[in-house]
Amino acid sequence: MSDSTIESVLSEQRLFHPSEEFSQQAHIKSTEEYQQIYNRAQQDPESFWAELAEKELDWFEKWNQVLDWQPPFAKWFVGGKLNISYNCLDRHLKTWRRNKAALIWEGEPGDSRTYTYAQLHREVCQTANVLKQLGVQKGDRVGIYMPMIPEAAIAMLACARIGAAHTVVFGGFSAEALKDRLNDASAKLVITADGGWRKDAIVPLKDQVDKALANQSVPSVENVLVVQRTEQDVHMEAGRDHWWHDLKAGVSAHCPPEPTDSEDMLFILYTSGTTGKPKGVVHTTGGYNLYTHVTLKWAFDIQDTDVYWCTADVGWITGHSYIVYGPLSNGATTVMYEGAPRPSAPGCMWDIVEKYGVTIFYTAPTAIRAFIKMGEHHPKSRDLSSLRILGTVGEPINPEAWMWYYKVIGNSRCPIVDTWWQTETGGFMVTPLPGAIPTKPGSATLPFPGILADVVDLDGNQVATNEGGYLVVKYPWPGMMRTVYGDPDRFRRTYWEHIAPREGQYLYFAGDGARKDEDGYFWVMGRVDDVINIAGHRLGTMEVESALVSHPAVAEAAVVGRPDEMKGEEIVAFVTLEGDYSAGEELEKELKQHVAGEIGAIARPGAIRFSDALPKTRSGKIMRRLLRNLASGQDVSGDTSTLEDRSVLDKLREGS
Ligand code: 7RM
Repeated sequence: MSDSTIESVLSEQRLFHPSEEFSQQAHIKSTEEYQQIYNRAQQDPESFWAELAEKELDWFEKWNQVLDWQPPFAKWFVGGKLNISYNCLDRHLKTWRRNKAALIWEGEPGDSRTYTYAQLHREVCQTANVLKQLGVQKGDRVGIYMPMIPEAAIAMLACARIGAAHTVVFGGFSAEALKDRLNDASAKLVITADGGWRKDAIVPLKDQVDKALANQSVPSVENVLVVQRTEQDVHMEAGRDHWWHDLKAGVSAHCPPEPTDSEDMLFILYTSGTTGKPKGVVHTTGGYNLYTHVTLKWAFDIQDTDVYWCTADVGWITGHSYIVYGPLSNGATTVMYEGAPRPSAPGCMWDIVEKYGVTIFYTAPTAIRAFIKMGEHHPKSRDLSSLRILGTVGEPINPEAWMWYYKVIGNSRCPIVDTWWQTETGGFMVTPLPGAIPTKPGSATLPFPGILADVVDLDGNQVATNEGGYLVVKYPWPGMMRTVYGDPDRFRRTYWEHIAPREGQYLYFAGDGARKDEDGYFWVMGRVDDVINIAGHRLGTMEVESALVSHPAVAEAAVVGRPDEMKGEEIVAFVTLEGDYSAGEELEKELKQHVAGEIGAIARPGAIRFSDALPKTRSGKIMRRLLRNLASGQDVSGDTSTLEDRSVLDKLREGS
């Protein structure tokens, strides 16, 4: 955050109350009701979650233990059997929702499709049968590398139906990144499309899959299932590649849901951390189903009349939890959009709100800042009166953007639900319940019932009101990640050992800094580790550094984030070159392109700074704090006593 943002956040005193009318119809109607539920859950989290699990989900077999907590490993609803695709589909078919719109999809070139619950169920069952035909079995992993089309959600649900775990890789990731993830998960099958539409152009997804799989570089993959979307020519490898529509033709729509165990793996989703290799975050079935269901129901106050639209991509956790599983488990209507705002369609989001009468709109601060830049005449010239709740996620929202969202999009009548959570948490952790908790611009407000969140110092002691510290969670919750795929020790090291574990108390360390104000409201300040948040997407500095040094010109690289008005942060890379190469615009371009090719376009550095050497401590550690300050144009004259060679810094400063 910039200094001016931090200042305005610190001085933010405004409080926004929901209207009485809104509160009366909401699931949770008042601060008192929230407090009561929160206190009850705090006193006895297990019975709180067990009651909800009983009430909100269908189980084939009941659990015999609510929580088995062997820190830091948790099991929820032990021995219980259920199927999340059953909870998202089949159970609604027995009600009037059978013919309710489950999924409304708007394609980038303007085509659209709507699936009722009955239709979606049919598609999922057929696809599940296709997966079986291709030899996919319970416990196998399936890679999904897709554009934002209904088949992405159908593929996920089909995997869940047969008890195979999916690992969705964001369609913006490179072939290289895809290969690494498929290998880490030993995926047996990849589901993709010929291409996807992105900002009026085709993203060649199948070509990327071909590159990722070339030369047997992912030996576990046996088959590739390809959805036809953009209809350009693609290579189809005989014996390996199959068209989705060919295999689905004439396939039975009868496919009983596999009775999966509560703790059977539902999916792996890779996310960036502080070391080079992305972590495979593992989520399991029962706890995740319950947690995404209940958090969405209460925080977005889901009602049967809602048309709910989350603008995330299914390749991120937000898409998993709050486009697919949470909304469908609730029997809601979920909107999916293949496109994004772009110069040729600056009002496209508001057209969709108007076209479908969207009532709940959930997006990211970076998108809100882009809307602001495009001008208010776009939303103002559409009818947005259907909206009743607005949500935000991905990074701290600056109060200016919050106010614009509230006034211009919400017409000063829609509560803003600022949801703080992570890939690792599965669902919302700190969030307003819109009928119950008054909001403050820039604050995610209060923890969800059952979530014992706090702000502490490195010893685990609570810090004073309004003092900065580390955001932690003090008790397991059903939606928490279970482990890092294939690396339980990394799970322990990354999340459970930063704050000194003490007798009987394990704290989950989120990697974010925060403070709590006098009302107990949380103000998340951003990452305290080497993770950069670019337009709401996480990237590890090490990942980008590894990509840079894989280029022959680069000897050493250090990557930091600097504040960016639109994207929140942008990447600045400091590099030293191998002897034969010389710095210049040409090489700068080439290196940016190289990083985009290695990881994906979101990782493209905003600037590359060439240097003869990097500032290091006497023990040889790169001084990132210094580089961060340099990159954002701040004063770096103080506290450089540990610097090994001062002249390095002086030169870098001259160059800036
Ligand atoms: C859902 C998601 C997680 C990181 C997290 C924070 C930041 C997310 C907010 C936020 C302030 C928010 N998963 N973050 N939401 N910061 N206010 N409402 O984004 O795994 O991709 O990222 O994002 O730093 O640790 S994620």
